[in-house]
Amino acid sequence: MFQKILIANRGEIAVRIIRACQELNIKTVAVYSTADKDALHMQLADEAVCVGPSKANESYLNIQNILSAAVLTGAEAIHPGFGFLSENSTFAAMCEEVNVSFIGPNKDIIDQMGNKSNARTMMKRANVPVVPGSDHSITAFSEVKEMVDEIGMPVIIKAVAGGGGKGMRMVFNAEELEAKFLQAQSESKAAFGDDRMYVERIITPAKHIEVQILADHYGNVIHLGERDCSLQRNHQKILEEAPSPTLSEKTRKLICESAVEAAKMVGYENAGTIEFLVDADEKFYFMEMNTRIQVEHPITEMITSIDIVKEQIKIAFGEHLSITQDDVVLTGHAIECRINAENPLFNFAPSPGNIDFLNVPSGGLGLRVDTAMFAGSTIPPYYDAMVAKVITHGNTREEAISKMDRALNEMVIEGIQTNLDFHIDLLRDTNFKTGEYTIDTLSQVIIPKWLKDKEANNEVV
Ligand code: MV4
Repeated sequence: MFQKILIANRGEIAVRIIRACQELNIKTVAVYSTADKDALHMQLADEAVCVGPSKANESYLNIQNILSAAVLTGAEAIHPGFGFLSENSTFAAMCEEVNVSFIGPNKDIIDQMGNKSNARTMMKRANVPVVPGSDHSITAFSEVKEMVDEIGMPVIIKAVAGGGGKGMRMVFNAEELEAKFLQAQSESKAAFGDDRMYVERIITPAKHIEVQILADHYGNVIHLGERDCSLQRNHQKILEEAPSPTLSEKTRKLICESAVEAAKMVGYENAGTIEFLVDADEKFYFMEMNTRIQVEHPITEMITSIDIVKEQIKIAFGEHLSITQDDVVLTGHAIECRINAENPLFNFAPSPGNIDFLNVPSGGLGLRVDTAMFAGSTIPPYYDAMVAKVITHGNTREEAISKMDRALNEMVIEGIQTNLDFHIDLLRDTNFKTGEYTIDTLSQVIIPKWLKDKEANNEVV
């Protein structure tokens, strides 16, 4: 096994990865920015190297400094976590060039899945259903018009280099097609330096269902079931659950088997996630493939008892998968609430600052809290606002929800604003309780209703 791994990340995911390394008897190297000089991840690691100033561009995204830190400390592998350099194929290639294993798929797979139009083509080849739309990238508006005449309105214009909503526009009537296309294209050009676009029919209403995959270097691919990640606001997931509360057993089997086929077709390696849109008739369509560990991986760990980060490390070292598909048993139901440093009563504005008092709910069967917060710690303004993930597991969905309600009511975070109270109210919302929510429900139904209630109480800032 690796003797030493560098973790190229911060916050709760860096802590999560350090814990996996410690359990595998692997030494750890943390990297940190000056803003994180007292952060938990750097204190928990065996060694820590400062890789630059507060701004992520100069520290957590500083490839030269991070690779230097790995070489100088003798780390044999780098775990990139999520965000930052996790889906940067240049970084993955440079790691291998300095003889450091990148814990994730190789450069080519990252590139192939990072090109969203190419990913569509490859999925089609694997017989995975894709949304009707363009088969190649488009840079000229004339081609968009042709495409729309073929598939019909409404359509969604997406960036080939995109993902997660950037450079994306929904178009509901023909008059706004050109303007929306040009907006999406210039946004993509600015964000990714890439003006290639593609077009799909809009699937609505729909759920966002994603399947967790594990693949070793020898062609063995298994799935760990699905997650329902439909509750999102501005493409930020708020609450996720596994399994999906509404998916039929028949569709579950089909979608999970499709994901395995997809991973096999692209020669996938390591942990990955295949995202689907699922419509009201449970027809499902490939959306994107994520080539990294995801924020919401713990709910899958809770229902499978498989440590996905440990599996990532073992796969990267060249071990065979120790489990077969038949060994994967999905038990009970898990929910994750993302606790953010933000003020829901002030348009969810970020709320960085010092943690003056903290009570993390730590006890009870089926409860897990992943966080890098401690009393006296600081939430810097430079990075993501997510400060904790509260995860519960029960025999049934109802049990997982009541455990979550109990846990969130025990949790106290003073010094910053958080969305804790919003989460407690969300658990009692009827749209959540029935499980019948879609990707539009949070922003179009739940939040407006919640704000109306708060306004009635004069609580909105
Ligand atoms: C879609 C779609 C509807 N139809 N594609 C959002 C970000 C990127 N991953 C793709 N996205 C979408 N693609 C078709 N053909 C709706 C979305 C979408 C969405 C998807 C999942 C979760 C939340 C969302 C919010 C808005 C739009």
